[in-house]
Amino acid sequence: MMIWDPDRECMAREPLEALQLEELQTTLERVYRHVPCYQKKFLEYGVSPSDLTSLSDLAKFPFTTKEDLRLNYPYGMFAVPLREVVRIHSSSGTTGKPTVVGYTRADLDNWTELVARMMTAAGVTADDIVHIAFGYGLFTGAFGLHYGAERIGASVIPISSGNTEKQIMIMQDYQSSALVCTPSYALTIADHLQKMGISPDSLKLRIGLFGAEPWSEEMRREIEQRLGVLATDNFGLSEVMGPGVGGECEYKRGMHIAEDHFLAEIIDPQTGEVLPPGSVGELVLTTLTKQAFPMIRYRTRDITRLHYEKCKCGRTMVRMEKTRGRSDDMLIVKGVNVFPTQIEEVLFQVEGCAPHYQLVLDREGHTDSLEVQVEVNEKIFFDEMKKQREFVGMVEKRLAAMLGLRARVKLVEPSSIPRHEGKANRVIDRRKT
Ligand code: ADP
Ligand code: K
Ligand code: ZN
Repeated sequence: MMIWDPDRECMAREPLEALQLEELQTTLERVYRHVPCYQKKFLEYGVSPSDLTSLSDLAKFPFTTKEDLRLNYPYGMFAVPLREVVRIHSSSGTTGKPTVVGYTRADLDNWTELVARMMTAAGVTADDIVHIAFGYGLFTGAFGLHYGAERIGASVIPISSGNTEKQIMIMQDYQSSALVCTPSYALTIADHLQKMGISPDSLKLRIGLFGAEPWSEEMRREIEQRLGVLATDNFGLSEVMGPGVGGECEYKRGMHIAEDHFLAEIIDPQTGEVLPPGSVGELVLTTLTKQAFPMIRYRTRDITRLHYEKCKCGRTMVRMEKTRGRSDDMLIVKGVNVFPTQIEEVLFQVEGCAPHYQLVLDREGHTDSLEVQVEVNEKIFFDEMKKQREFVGMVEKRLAAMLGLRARVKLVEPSSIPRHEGKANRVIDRRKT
């Protein structure tokens, strides 16, 4: 098993923290001097970069949110003049304008290194043929993985997203061995393979690197079985860099965060208070080396937990659990907190439920309702009413046990739920309109 940068990835805590402190002080100085928005916020909070003498002092500094990025659209938070910026990307904003991010040449070099690390941890080598089915464009996904794979020396196929049948033809003919895309698109590919009568054994695929959206362990198992790959999760966000912030090693025991470049905190999303190691809460990230677009205490809204024990692979970098949803897309139904991934987990445990589902939230009178629309495969016959009713009752019971909430289950015809080539949007909330 290869480690791309063992000197960094297997660093002991003490020298790592010393390195982080030094980098953090430099970053705070830089943003204070060059980014008016940070200077203003620091002054409001009554803090200055010299107040940071230990890593825990970071808690005194203000958070940065997507709102700050929007207010400074497009280039207001860049810490270098534009002539030093060699790449611009943008992120899918949840509402309104997208957020714009930039990279200097050194930033791109670090990004490439970190993706090379992450892909090596997932098992990619110079012998692999890497099929990148993320959409090329303003999103960071495709370009991030692209340059990292090239640095490893793998052969990169920049196929981009869409046209699944052509993707499959290329996979067969070019002998793609590593697939890069969203987990939901991986399942769309599996569906097409099945429809075309192609066995995954006839492909050369052996590794899948999936990210950009949350997915459950059940979904992982399904992808692994149906595509015949070892499926690893990787995490990133454009505000902080893009893919390569964290990624799983072959042990799949959480995503190793590149802590020599990013400082991770877990906070209580309600109070903003820093929580002790091992707590579940919102991930907050601070960039330690970025030049063009440094981020101080960026609120990711991603709910997760960090594990500091050393991993079997030998890497010491902290491991981030699969996200449990976002603090801002968490659904509140009849006062109960519901994460779509919990529902997915239940559906995957039920024989006969296809991996395609959709949640519809509505309000009847003053009462919230949650309907889970599930595509069922041919095994459940639509003409057998009694069998169907029993099936629905069983799924509803399991959902109630998982969520602590009654959800209505509706079976829908195979292929009736829209398929996604990028990030799946599985929630229809009719309560707001
Ligand atoms: P994109 O262009 O993919 O939407 P963004 O930077 O806008 O990229 O999105 C980043 C967000 O995507 C993260 O904050 C997180 O919520 C989600 N995300 C990315 N990777 C993963 C992953 N592996 N698991 C769960 N969520 C992820
Ligand atoms: K994403
Ligand atoms: Zn590991």
